[in-house]
Amino acid sequence: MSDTKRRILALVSVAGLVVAGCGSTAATPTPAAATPTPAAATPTPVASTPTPAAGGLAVTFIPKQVNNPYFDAAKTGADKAATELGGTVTQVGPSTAAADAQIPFIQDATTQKVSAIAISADDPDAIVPALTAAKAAGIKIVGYDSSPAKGAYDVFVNQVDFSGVGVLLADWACEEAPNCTGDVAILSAAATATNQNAWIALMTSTMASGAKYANLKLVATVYGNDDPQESTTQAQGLLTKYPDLKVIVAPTTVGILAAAQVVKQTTGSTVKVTGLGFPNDMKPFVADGTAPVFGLWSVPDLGYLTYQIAAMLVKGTITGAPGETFTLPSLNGGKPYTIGADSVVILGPAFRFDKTNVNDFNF
Ligand code: RAM
Repeated sequence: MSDTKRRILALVSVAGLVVAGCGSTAATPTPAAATPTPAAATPTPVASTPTPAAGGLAVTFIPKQVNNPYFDAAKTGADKAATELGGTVTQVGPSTAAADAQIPFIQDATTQKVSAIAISADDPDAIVPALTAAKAAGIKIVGYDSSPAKGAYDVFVNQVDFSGVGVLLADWACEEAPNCTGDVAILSAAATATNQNAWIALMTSTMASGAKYANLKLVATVYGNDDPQESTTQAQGLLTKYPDLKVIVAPTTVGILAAAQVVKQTTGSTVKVTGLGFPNDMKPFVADGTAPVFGLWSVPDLGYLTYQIAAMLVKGTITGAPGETFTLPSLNGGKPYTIGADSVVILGPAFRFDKTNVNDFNF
């Protein structure tokens, strides 16, 4: 398909979305924008949707929500891969992590006939019909970060083995609670998030299984929806409702920052915070003892690996079948990755950050 035809398709489909989703006069597309004539290819805000060269690689990244810095960090890695491969990346998505909010973005990418969609699921099931339609249109589907339901993707790129994260969260809670004893609460992202729910399930089963954790009591799990304000309110609620709380575990970069800020601002609070966070967000809280230990992985590498896998699926170098292997010189120490059960590829182990190393990291 020619460049111009692709631009026109993009214009028509985005214009259609605007009409369907918005009644304001200002947003109504002018007939010129919707008319498929050469004039429509004139750059307009809509035409700024990246379009690949004819036959080129166009990957649309649909994060849980666009206003979460985590996904911008992942996109820097996707951008790097796209530059190496001569493809394009578009990142579009909802502004809240609601279960069905990603559906119109999947449908729009399908209409645009992109090569691949990379998606971090707000809800594993709500997006299945839209992903199935995209697959039927020949678009490759790569889940990353938070998995769509099995069968709805070609490959899911997991940042780290789920059970590994679950054990680490339990261990860090144990490390932060005095004598590994007392009340622990979880501040999560969205209640439907596949990744957080898997980590929480494995954290709680770890806590239930080992004598080491026998004196830790999980008193609550609350959801801040990866919204800074909602996460702040939820963290404040935990401090009020559980006066004996020892640790808040927040397996979300948004939640852990909000929880640390709330604890710090609460005079006299001895609650500790752990979970998954960006070193740059958490450095002050490691320094003042609010969050002595937490973890994460290289988020740009997650985006890079996701894009590379999308490209290999599009080219047909891999199909996503368990047992297939591939090598990317800059990841995994240059050693091959193997596609595992349920077509899952694991980026690598999580990092642990504490006062001995957090200042060595800059992301
Ligand atoms: C938030 C999101 C994301 C998760 C990280 C740790 O940014 O919920 O999905 O992987 O935290």
